[in-house]
Amino acid sequence: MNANITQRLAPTEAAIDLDLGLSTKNKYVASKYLYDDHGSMLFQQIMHMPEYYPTDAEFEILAMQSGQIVDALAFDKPFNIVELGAGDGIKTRQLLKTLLAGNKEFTYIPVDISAQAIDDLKRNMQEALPQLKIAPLVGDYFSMMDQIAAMGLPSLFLFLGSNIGNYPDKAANVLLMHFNEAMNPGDKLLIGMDLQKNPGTIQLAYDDPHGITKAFNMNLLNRLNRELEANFQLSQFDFYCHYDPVSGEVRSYLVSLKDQKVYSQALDKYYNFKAHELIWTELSKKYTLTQIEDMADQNGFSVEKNFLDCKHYFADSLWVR
Ligand code: AVJ
Repeated sequence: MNANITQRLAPTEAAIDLDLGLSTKNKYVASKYLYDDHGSMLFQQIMHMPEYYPTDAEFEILAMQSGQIVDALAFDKPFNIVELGAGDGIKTRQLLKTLLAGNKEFTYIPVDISAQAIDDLKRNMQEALPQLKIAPLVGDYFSMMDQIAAMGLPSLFLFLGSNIGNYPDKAANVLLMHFNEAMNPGDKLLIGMDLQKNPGTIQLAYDDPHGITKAFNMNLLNRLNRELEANFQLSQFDFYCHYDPVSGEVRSYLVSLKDQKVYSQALDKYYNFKAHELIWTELSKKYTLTQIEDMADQNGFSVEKNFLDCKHYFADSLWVR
């Protein structure tokens, strides 16, 4: 072999994906990249901040109204509870407890792309609820949903935590339409959606005074440095986020503090940044109850009931296919 030729490995899928967002006029990084190990730890801290109301609000709904949710299900034979994007399961546990107490016959099927997340969740759930029948699936939502639909039992799908709010309207409708196609008639979806409220309350939840959300976003630069073998300097970027009560959208950004260029060794390529240029990192959309109703209708569902916390900050909306 010729010793003068340096071998470059083919770029990874992540590197190609990230490069796409950094090579366009309005730069962006998809928000799923926020959740590496350190990012997931920071997100846990976000969920514990008093300013980040969605976790507490949805916990309250599931802790106080699980009985009504179970009544509204009205499945008359054994069924599945399928959780899309497993998380730590603390909120879901409230619902599962109520189902077990009512002697309902069901299997809990958490679905996640991360085998590690599923392992942790399974262990925690079995410890907290030893009677629970749990049958986790590792893989992408749609192939797993097809598998579940083929089982022929009624299913309640859980898509909690306002994860839908990360998707721009069009993409959210595409996702919900795919959910609908993968479900059987009579199957239900309990979907968590953050509601529009006093704009100051929302702004504070995403621009917290502790700087945890800032650290969560700045950590993306570490991720870029790893995935792209790049040399982003964290000190040369800042975090900015803004809630627009007209559109209901929180948009989060990294801001280049100067004209600079960053080199990716993985792609052997420079990215140029102007001073004040943005990298869009996340959308967190807030809805009205009318918008929730419309989204259900547009995608083949009807709303059976909305379960709201006492402050009306958050809705777990029960849809039927
Ligand atoms: C996990 C996507 C629901 O958008 O509220 C929290 C993530 N970002 N603070 C959200 C997040 C900044 C969160 N979701």
